Amino acid sequence: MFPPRANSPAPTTASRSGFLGRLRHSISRGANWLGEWLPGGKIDEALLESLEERLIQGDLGVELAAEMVAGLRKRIDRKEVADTTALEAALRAALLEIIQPVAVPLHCDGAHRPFVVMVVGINGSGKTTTLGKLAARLTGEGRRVMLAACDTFRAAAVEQLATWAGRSDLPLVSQGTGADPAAVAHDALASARARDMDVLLVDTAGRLHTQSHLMDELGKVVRVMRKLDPTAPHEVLLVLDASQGQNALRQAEQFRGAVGVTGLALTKLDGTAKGGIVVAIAKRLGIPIRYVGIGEQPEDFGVFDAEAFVDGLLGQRGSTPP
Ligand SMILES: Nc1nc2c(ncn2[C@@H]2O[C@H](COP(=O)(O)OP(=O)(O)O)[C@@H](O)[C@H]2O)c(=O)[nH]1
Ligand SMILES: [Mg+2]
Repeated sequence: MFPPRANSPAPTTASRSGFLGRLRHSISRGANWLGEWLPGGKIDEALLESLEERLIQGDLGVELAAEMVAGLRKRIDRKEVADTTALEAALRAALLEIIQPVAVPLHCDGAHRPFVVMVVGINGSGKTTTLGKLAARLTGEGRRVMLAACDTFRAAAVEQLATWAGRSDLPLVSQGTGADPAAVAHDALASARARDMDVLLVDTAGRLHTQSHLMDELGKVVRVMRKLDPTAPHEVLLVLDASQGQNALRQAEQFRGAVGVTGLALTKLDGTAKGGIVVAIAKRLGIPIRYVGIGEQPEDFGVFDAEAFVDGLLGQRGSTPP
């Protein structure tokens, strides 16, 4: 990562632990995955069955829930796991084994100037909000950030982005409603280069007349940017609304197939009691999870932290919600 230019403060330890605390709290609002287990309790068939049910309810998906419980069962049979305390530890380890490898932060490589992040996803998933939060974060780290309003489909989309640009006092490249998004992207990249920006964040539409029309349009935005920089975009960040459960998984598969997603941002984890979808996405797709959103404000946003996430899912003992 290139060194920050300005002398702006990095997030303090306190604010970071504040975010992780709130992340844990948001996720643990769902049904407790461990049920009413007492530490050191006996493991029997009923307990395993109710665990599997809870995992399914938590949106892990039927297949993955069965697979996890089968894995635990094997360890119980081999006498490696003897009571509920050990079972909890084994479950925690199994979840971490899936999500730790995808907890990979976005690395804005300074070799690319600007580093281009294209934000994609369906309508209402939180693209523009995520882009605004990311802009605020990068600006706070001292990066020079420009925004490109390539959602020209909806009239309010540019205004919404302009509000975020205004908050962080950032340059925004836009054209009128109905303009060609690829033309906006081209202008923005040329301008970001001319102004020596570190990062260009490209907002895109989430709904067009048809899904294939949308994918074609995104493809065209990519091709046009590549005329200026064959390596762009350097990140295709797919924004998924985690409260959409298994639907989010299907969206991820679609976008990955059509535009080649390189990272995920999971939003609305404050609004779902079913964080298990994150584990299912990690297991099925293995795409790096860059950021999570737990609200609408800039501070409701942070890097994906696997341990905090699992603590939230399992209902960390002794944790005090803020
Ligand atoms: N509660 C909550 N709301 C969010 C989050 N991210 C976005 N939103 C809200 O979701 C709605 C759609 O977001 P928007 O960024 O416009 O989605 P877009 O259509 O993908 O650009 C807005 O009302 C946002 O304020 C989040 O992490 N938590
Ligand atoms: Mg939008």
